[in-house]
Amino acid sequence: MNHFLNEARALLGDAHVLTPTQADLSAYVTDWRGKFTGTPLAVLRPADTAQVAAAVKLCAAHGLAIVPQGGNTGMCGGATPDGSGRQVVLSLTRLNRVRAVDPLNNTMTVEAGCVLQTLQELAAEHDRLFPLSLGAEGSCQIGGNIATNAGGVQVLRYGNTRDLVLGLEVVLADGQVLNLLRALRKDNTGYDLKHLFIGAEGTLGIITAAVLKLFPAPHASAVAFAALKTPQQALQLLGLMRGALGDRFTAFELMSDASVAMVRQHFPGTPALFADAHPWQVLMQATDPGAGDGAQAALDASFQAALEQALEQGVIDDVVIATSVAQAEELWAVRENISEAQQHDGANIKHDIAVPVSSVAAFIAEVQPLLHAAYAGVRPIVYGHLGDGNLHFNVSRPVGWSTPDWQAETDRVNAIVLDVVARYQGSFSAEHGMGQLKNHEMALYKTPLEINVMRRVKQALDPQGLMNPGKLLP
Ligand code: FAD
Ligand code: 2HG
Ligand code: ZN
Repeated sequence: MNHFLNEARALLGDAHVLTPTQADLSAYVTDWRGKFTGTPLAVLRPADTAQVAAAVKLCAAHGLAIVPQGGNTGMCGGATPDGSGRQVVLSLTRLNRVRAVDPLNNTMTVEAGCVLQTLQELAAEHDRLFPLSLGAEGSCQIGGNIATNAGGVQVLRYGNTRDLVLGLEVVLADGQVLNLLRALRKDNTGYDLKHLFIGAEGTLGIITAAVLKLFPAPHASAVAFAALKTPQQALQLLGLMRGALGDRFTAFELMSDASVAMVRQHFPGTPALFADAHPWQVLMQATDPGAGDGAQAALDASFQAALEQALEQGVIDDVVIATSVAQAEELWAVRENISEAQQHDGANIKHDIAVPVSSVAAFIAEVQPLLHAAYAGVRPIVYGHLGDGNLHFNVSRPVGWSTPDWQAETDRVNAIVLDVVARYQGSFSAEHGMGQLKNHEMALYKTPLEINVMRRVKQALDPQGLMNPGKLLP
């Protein structure tokens, strides 16, 4: 292995080849949830596409597997190496250049290591919106977002990451650079290869750059938090708000009272929004690109009229409408902090599921009693992107249980939740991907033929099996 390390150092410079004996690798070897830890042979930190390509060729020549890593915020251990000491973590962090911004074409061409939030800010500087938005946006990277086809809180209006990518640059498993960096809205010239790499979690190639779509910047915005009795009422509210606001309606997030309570427990500054307790709450947002007071007033008027109608019809019991940007941020923080709050509470058994939007209420009504019957005192923390039919049905340990005892129940809890998902023809991983956490579920919930076709794609693009092995496929 000394050969490999010496060649890697010659290629990337000593400072960018980190080994466990010489450097603190803790930031690279454990996932955000602390569920997986590995021991890599080395962490490589190439500076550009040419260095990524050369590093991949070098790994292939030595038969070493590569684990691509972006911001390391993934939920399924996809960016964590195994314990063999023979895998190489390839960090994309230094590929953080903006190659072009074309406001007229509404595109930007950026490298994989750009942090999502910096891209949102870049778009805003050009009076544009890059709509991908999620709680980890201050540290996740666009390459990781594309590799996981991340969802987030604006999918209702703008789609998943897949819908925001026009072109890609990918280093293939043999080190060749596949240039698909076209900034075109129309291009029917054969198989659309970029989509193979989007959501592939680094198992087919390494994304080094992308052409991303931009949208008109929202100049007017309205945010509200509503209290209601049931998820069914939340669905009614969704229909009502969409009917009133159309495409201006951009986010609709559901959360149970227990989810909000957990945030208030672990983030003590969180405001109490309602005088009374309400079993379910919803955060919503509408935006409009129109500038000036007129656009804001018109948006406010439609937003408030729709909420008043919801109150009159008994769809919602109470509502807080943000009156300032600061208050809107405060309302968003309640929602965005749920994941971290639950992390502080101890390990939970996560289910990132999707069912048809119209079935979400029935799904919750079916699963909750099954869990309570199986585990007295169990604490389901249910929240998520209701507008997309995507729930985070994360089950915290029953009162009085230890974390290890609860983790030992994972397969049984998964079966309770995911068998119901399957009956609704739903997804057992809506936005977080498979990584090394969910890949064995594929064998349970996908047909052998679907898995077989995936394997054929994998074999065609990575015949040596060196691209993130042990991830995604069962
Ligand atoms: P990493 O974790 O580094 O990697 C993720 C996967 O992509 C791994 O398999 C890795 O090998 C691969 N990969 C990374 N970079 C590349 C590359 N350049 N080329 C090829 N493969 C690559 N996710 C959502 O979908 N919606 C949410 O709302 C959401 N909210 C979150 C909130 C919090 C607080 C946290 C911690 C996470 C959240 N996530 C969410 C999960 C996570 O942020 C996303 O999956 C994100 O897209 C991962 O980006 P990353 O750069 O951290 O990727
Ligand atoms: C969110 O929507 C993220 O907050 C994280 O997707 C969900 O922690 C989770 O399960
Ligand atoms: Zn989510």
